[in-house]
Amino acid sequence: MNKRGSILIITLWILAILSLLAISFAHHTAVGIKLTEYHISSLKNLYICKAGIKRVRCELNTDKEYDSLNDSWSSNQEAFKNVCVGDGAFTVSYQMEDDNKDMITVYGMIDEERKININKLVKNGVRDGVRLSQMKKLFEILDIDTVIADYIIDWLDSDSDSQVDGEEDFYQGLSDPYHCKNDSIECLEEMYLIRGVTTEIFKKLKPYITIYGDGKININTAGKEIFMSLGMDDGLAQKILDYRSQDGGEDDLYSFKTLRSIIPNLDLTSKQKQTLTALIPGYLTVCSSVFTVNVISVLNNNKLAKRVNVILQREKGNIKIKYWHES
Ligand SMILES: [Ca+2]
Ligand SMILES: [Ca+2]
Repeated sequence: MNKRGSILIITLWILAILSLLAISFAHHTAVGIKLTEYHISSLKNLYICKAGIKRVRCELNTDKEYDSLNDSWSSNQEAFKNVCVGDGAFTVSYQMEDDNKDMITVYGMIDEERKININKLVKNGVRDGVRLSQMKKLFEILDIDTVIADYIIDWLDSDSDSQVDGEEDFYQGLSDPYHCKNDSIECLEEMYLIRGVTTEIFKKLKPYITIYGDGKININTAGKEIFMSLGMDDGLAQKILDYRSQDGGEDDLYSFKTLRSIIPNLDLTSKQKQTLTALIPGYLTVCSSVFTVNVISVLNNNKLAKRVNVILQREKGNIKIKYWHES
């Protein structure tokens, strides 16, 4: 091969190597651009969700002395449905069953005082008999084996003895053993660790139980199952729901504004009056302080969305974040 031929081959090799380098560089740049776009969209979504939470705080701060399903935090399409912010929009909503058992979307938040606080089943490390029987009543209504309420008590109470059958022994006997907690539940999903709690049972229970609040049920927001679990008969629970469902106009006439206003406003039998008189001091309230907020943001230009779940606690005008989860 002559000298000119060798130079040609070397030049071709150099060109080939440079082309490969250029292709590889272009590929890396394209991946880099895509990643940057993703991070920018993700950040925009986060701030749109944060705008949604600002709106939520605003609605909670302008609220009245009592809390009911007629409040602006509870159901408010104008404030919470597809609200445009910057390059996207947020929605604050949740799904629930209506009276006909159909799933509906509500644009607002859930107050935790419409549910039973399972941590209150135990007081100072010892079972609370009255609250345990209320919990068992709820289990009966939901068609769940009531022995699971005893297993929940054992998970929470400070002793290691069980009224049903062994507690620590059971957890130590598992193929992957762990200790019985003997303390409060810090996250509702922790219930999966409790004996007998299956996915099916957890899903059934979830709308009715909480780990927040002082253990009192808000008579303006709770549903029939909860009222009946407190010991009310079907008729009394229905009277409360019927009273609440009347159109009270701007003055919200048919929400209970104080505990004292409950009995005089209902047409009760003497037994129903007796039941309410016993429940009012320790088990009922007209105020809510803890709220579950589900915010979703969607950008205008693509399908990338973000969901933020937050638990907010309102205390004397201050709103604190108790839980924050992004997905
Ligand atoms: Ca026990
Ligand atoms: Ca225990």
